[in-house]
Amino acid sequence: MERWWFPAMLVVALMLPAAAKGLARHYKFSVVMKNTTKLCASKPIVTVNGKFPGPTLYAREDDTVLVQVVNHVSYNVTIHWHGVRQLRTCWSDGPAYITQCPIRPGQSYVYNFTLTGQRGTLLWHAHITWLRSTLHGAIVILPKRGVPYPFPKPSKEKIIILGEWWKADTELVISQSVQSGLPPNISDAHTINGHPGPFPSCSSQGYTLHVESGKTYLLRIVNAAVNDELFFKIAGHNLTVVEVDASYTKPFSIDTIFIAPGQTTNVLLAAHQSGGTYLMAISPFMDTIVGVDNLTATGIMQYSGTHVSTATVRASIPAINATSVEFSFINSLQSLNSKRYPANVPLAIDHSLLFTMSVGVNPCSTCVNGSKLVAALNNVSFVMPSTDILEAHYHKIRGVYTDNFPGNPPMTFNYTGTPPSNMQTMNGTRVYKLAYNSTVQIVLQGTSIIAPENHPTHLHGFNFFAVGKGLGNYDPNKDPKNFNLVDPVERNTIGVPTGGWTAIRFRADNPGVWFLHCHLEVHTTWGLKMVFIVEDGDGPSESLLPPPSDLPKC
Ligand SMILES: *[C@@H]1O[C@H](CO)[C@@H](O)[C@H](O)[C@H]1NC(C)=O
Ligand SMILES: *[C@@H]1O[C@H](CO)[C@@H](O)[C@H](O)[C@H]1NC(C)=O
Ligand SMILES: *[C@@H]1O[C@H](CO)[C@@H](O)[C@H](O)[C@H]1NC(C)=O
Ligand SMILES: *[C@@H]1O[C@H](CO)[C@@H](O)[C@H](O)[C@H]1NC(C)=O
Ligand SMILES: *[C@@H]1O[C@H](CO)[C@@H](O)[C@H](O)[C@H]1NC(C)=O
Ligand SMILES: *[C@@H]1O[C@H](CO)[C@@H](O)[C@H](O)[C@H]1NC(C)=O
Ligand SMILES: *[C@@H]1O[C@H](CO)[C@@H](O)[C@H](O)[C@H]1NC(C)=O
Ligand SMILES: *[C@@H]1O[C@H](CO)[C@@H](O)[C@H](O)[C@H]1NC(C)=O
Ligand SMILES: *[C@@H]1O[C@H](CO)[C@@H](O)[C@H](O)[C@H]1NC(C)=O
Ligand SMILES: *[C@@H]1O[C@H](CO)[C@@H](O)[C@H](O)[C@H]1NC(C)=O
Ligand SMILES: *[C@@H]1O[C@H](CO)[C@@H](O)[C@H](O)[C@H]1NC(C)=O
Ligand SMILES: *[C@@H]1O[C@H](CO)[C@@H](O)[C@H](O)[C@H]1NC(C)=O
Ligand SMILES: [Cu+2]
Repeated sequence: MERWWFPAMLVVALMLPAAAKGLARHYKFSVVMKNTTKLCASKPIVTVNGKFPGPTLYAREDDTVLVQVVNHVSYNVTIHWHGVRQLRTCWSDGPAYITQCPIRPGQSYVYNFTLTGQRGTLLWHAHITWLRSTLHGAIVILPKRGVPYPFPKPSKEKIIILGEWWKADTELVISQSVQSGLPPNISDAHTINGHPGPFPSCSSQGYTLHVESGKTYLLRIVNAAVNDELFFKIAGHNLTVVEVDASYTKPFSIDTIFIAPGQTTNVLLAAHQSGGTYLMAISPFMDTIVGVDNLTATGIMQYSGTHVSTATVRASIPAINATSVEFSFINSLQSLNSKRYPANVPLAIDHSLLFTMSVGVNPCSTCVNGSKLVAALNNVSFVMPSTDILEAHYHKIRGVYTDNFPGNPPMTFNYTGTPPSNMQTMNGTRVYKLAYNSTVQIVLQGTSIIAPENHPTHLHGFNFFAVGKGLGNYDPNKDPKNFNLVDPVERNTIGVPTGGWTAIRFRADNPGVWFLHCHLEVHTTWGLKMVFIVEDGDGPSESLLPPPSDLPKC
C-alpha cells in the first residue's frame, strides 16, 4: 500500500490550483431617493447609490461577491442577482417572501455568493413590488484570469441597459392597478442607459455610443424593462451574437436583436464604417391584442471625428407585431457546446411537467368592475405568503405553503383554441418538490385565455436548456422527436411564443427554494408564478448553507 501514498499526494497537489478561490469583492448598495429629470418632468425615484441605471457589479468567475444593501427609503426592498446560480446560497437570491423577508427602511442585509461556473453578463434588480423599474443594473462576470473569451478579443466593452419609464411613480401605478383590478397604466417611454431619446413635445438627449473606426466593441445588452419585450438595432451595422444569459453561443450575425425583460445578450459590434452617425433604436414587440407602450427610443452610434451635425443614417424599425423578426433571432440561438463549454443537456427525465400560462378574471367585491385580472400557471394564481418560503422550508414551519402544485393542467382543453368561457383561477401558495439531482422537463404552454401572449419565463437558481418550441398545443407524441438535445441554447429566461409552447430541461442540482415566474412584472403581480423546492442531497456539499445571521425578519 505504501507505494500509492506518494502518487496520491501528487494528485491532490495537482488538483489544488483548479480549486483555488477567487477574490472577495465588496460592494455597498445604498438605496436612496434621487430626483431625476426625464421627459421634461422631475420626480424622485428609488435608486442604488443615486444612480439610474444603478452601478455595475464587476467580478470574475470564482469570486465571492459581498453586497451590503442599506435601505434608506420608505419602501421595503430586496435585490435579486438575476441568473446567478446561488449554489447552496439560496438565502442570497432575493425574491421577497420566497427566499427572504424584505429589508425594511433603516435596515441592511449582506448578500454573499460565489460565482461558480458562470461568466458573461447578467443583471441585478429589486424583487419586490415594482421597484425594479428604477432599481437595476448590470452584472459583469469576467472569465477566470488568463482564460480568453471564445471569440476575438474586442477593443472595448460597453454596457447597454434598456429600461421602461413612467412619468408617474411606478409604486403608485401598480398599487392603483391592484386596488382597481384593472390593468396598470402603460409606460410613457423606453430608455437606453437611462436616456429616452427624442420624445414627443420634449427635447431629451438620447444615449450616444462613441466609437472609433476599425475597432470592435463588445456590447453587453441588458433588458431591464418592466413589461416590454424589445427589438434592438443599429443602422448600417450587423451584430454578432456571442452570449446570452451568461452562456456562450455559437456566433451568428444578425441586424436585429430580440430581448425580453430579464434577458441579457452580448454582441460584437465592428465599427467598420469610416465615420458618421448611425441610429440606435429599441422598439417594443407585441404580436397580440394587448395594450403596450409603442414608443421607440433612439440613440446614436457616433464615430470619432464626426461632426454632430452630420445627418444620422437611419434604420427601419421592426413593426410592433414583427413575429418573424423575433423568430429569426430566436431560431439562430445555439449553445457554443465546445469542449471547454459543453451543453450538458439532461437526456433522461425524472419529472415531465406541463404548465399552462394564462391570464384570467376573478371576482373582487372591492374592485372597479366587481372583478380583477389575475394570471396563473396550471390555473393556480400564486398567493404571496407573509413570511418567506425558504425559512419555512429550512425550519420546517407548517402553514406557509403546500406542496401540491399540479405538474399538469388540472383540466385539459384546446389551450390555443377557443378559450373556456369560465376564466376564473384557483389560488394558493403551492410548491413543487424535487429531489436533489433529479432531472426536469417543463413544457410551458401558452393559452388563449383572454388573449394569447408571449410570456418570458424566468427560473431562479438554474440555467436550463431550451430544447424545443412550437405553435399551437404541445404534442407529447410528436414534438419530442424534433427536440435539440445536442446544442440547445442555455439560458435563465425564455419567451413562450404567442399561442405556442417552449420546452426546457434542467438538473435540480442546487438545493433551495426557487421561483419560476413570468418576467413581465404585470403578470407576476397577477400571480403567474410558482416555486420549486429542491431538497438537500447527501452531505454538506449538496445541502443548503444555514441562514445568515443578518437575514431580515418578517
Ligand atoms: C426633489 O425635488 C423636490 C422639489 O422639486 C424637493 O422638494 C425634494 O426635496 C427633492 N428631493 C430630493 C431627495 O432631493
Ligand atoms: C459568506 O458566506 C460564507 C459561506 O459561504 C461564509 O463562510 C462567510 O463568512 C460569509 N461572509 C460574510 C461576510 O458574511
Ligand atoms: C393611470 O391612468 C389613469 C387614467 O388615465 C389616471 O387617472 C391615473 O391617475 C393614472 N395613474 C397614475 C399613477 O399615473
Ligand atoms: C448584414 O447581414 C445581412 C445578411 O447577412 C447582409 O445582407 C447585410 O448586407 C449586412 N449588413 C451590413 C451593414 O453589414
Ligand atoms: C401607439 O399607441 C397609441 C395608444 O396608446 C395610439 O394612439 C398610437 O396610434 C400608437 N402609435 C402607433 C405608431 O402605433
Ligand atoms: C401587424 O399589424 C399591422 C397593422 O395593424 C397589420 O396590418 C399586419 O397584418 C400585422 N402583421 C402581422 C404579421 O400580424
Ligand atoms: C368592466 O368590464 C367590462 C366587461 O368585462 C368591460 O367591458 C369594461 O371595460 C370594464 N370596465 C372598466 C372600467 O374597465
Ligand atoms: C384547437 O384550436 C385551433 C384554433 O381554433 C384549431 O386549429 C385546432 O384544430 C384545435 N385543435 C384541436 C385538437 O381541437
Ligand atoms: C380553474 O379553476 C377555477 C376555480 O376552481 C375553475 O372554475 C375553472 O374551471 C378552472 N379552469 C381551468 C382552465 O382549469
Ligand atoms: C383565493 O380564492 C378565494 C376563494 O376563491 C378568495 O376568497 C380569496 O380572496 C383568494 N385570495 C387571493 C389572495 O386572491
Ligand atoms: C447526478 O446524476 C447524474 C446522472 O444520473 C450522475 O452522473 C451524477 O453523478 C449525479 N450527481 C450527483 C452529485 O449526485
Ligand atoms: C415591510 O415588510 C414587513 C415584513 O413583511 C411588513 O410587515 C411591512 O408591512 C412591510 N412594509 C411595507 C411598507 O410594505
Ligand atoms: Cu407573462
